[in-house]
Amino acid sequence: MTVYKKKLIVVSNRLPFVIQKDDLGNVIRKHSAGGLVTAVAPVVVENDGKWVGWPGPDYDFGEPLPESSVDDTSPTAGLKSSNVIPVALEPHLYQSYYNGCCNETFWPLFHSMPDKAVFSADYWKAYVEANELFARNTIKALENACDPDDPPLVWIHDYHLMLAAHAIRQYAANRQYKIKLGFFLHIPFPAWDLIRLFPWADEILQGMLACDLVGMHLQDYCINFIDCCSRGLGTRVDAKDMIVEHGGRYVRIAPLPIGIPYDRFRTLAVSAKRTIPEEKKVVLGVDRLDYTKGLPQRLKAFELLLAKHPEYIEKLEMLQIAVPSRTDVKEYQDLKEQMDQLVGCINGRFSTPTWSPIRYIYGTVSQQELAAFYRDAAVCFVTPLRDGMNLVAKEFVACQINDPPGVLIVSPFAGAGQNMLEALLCNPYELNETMETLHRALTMPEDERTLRMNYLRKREQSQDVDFWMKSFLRAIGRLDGEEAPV
Ligand code: ADQ
Repeated sequence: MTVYKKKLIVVSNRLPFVIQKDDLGNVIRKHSAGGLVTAVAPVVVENDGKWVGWPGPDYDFGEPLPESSVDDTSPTAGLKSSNVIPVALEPHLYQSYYNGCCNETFWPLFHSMPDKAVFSADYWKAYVEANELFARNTIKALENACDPDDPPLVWIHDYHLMLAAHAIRQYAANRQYKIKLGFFLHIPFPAWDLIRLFPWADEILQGMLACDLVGMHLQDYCINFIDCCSRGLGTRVDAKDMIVEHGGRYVRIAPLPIGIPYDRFRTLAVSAKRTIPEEKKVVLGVDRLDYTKGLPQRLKAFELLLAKHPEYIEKLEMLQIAVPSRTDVKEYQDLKEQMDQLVGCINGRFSTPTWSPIRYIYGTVSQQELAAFYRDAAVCFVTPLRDGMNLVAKEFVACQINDPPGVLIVSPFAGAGQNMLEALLCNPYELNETMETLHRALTMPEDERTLRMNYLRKREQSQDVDFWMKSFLRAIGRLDGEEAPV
């Protein structure tokens, strides 16, 4: 584990756990299993750092936060409640800030789907207000943590909080606190032509530039951001060294692609019980049910495969696991309906008395089950129309312990498609190409599968989530024993 001795304050939309009530009415922590929590929480625990975030709708402000239990094995075990700063957001504010500005505006816009984006002054007002609240709570966390010789690092996450750094820097300057501010964007940063559609784009750019380091998954996203700063704000930029000058400070922009807890997934794959029978060939899809993930296109490509290659009838199955997501937003409700219809149509068209082509699970599965599906699938079919990185592609690779292994297909419009070079690439906008790539994956010789998978596994193992965390700390000059490169 990274041994990080400086003060660390993580700020994210959600806390690393959700506060809920159990059947007896006791307040409990329900843990989130995401890569961010797995990587960052143990470091926060170890260095007695703090986490600022929204605790979920069930938490009554004023009541004490629960401590972790003795038998807690989650990454947040040992995170003291005194080190957790819950941010109170009234339901109507949360609705306009989170469902509104974050999910109806920034999510589609940043995924290059401006037709789906809603531009609303009310949403924006709520976003500003919510960011202000996160900033104020972060300042609370900073009190007593500001040693002028060893300034704490405030690490802000994602598109929910693009303004927070600006407010935190102002507060800190007023109180003469010295701090380091880092930001990581988990989704793509789009081109200037898209960003300029957002009426308050300048404020977003300035908000992010209040940081010392802005990290993104890909060089392409960094280049877009730097271009936006230059064209939108007229700031001086050094595109080669990826530095933006702003307010008399130099802000470093860095591609820092996220990794996964590789060893955790590999270990799960070793112990997980088989759920796909050995004789079955399965094409696997695992996603949040989101219109950026290209799910209808994926089903249609599978349908085309069955139509063009009847040899797969009764021999192949597609298992699509889709986690319900943002169910309050209309676009997501429409997608759910579209998926239900498509699955019904394709199954109706091709099913035989003993076989159905698509098994569709609309729900969450445990990581143990997920690891078994990843391990035993013949192909993992990752076809987003746009995706910051895509962790599913990496988790699949970590679980490929069978000999011979399966095949990974990735869209080039996912960050993973740009650095998982030995995967098969296919453009999900073109149905025939997607179908042909799937056919190629299913008929790939064993030695080619092994060769490609060995390279993929090596890279994901060495560039895992801990590597990502260290790279971020190194880039901001906060990795113990190392100096900042800038
Ligand atoms: P997401 O859009 O949520 O993340 P992704 O990177 O694929 O997308 O991560 C999804 C996570 O959810 C994976 O860890 C996966 O195991 C889990 N998951 C998916 N379906 C599941 C199911 N049915 N049951 C249980 N777990 C399931 C955002 C960006 C991405 C970026 C990540 C990290 O949109 O582009 O890769 O952040 O930066």
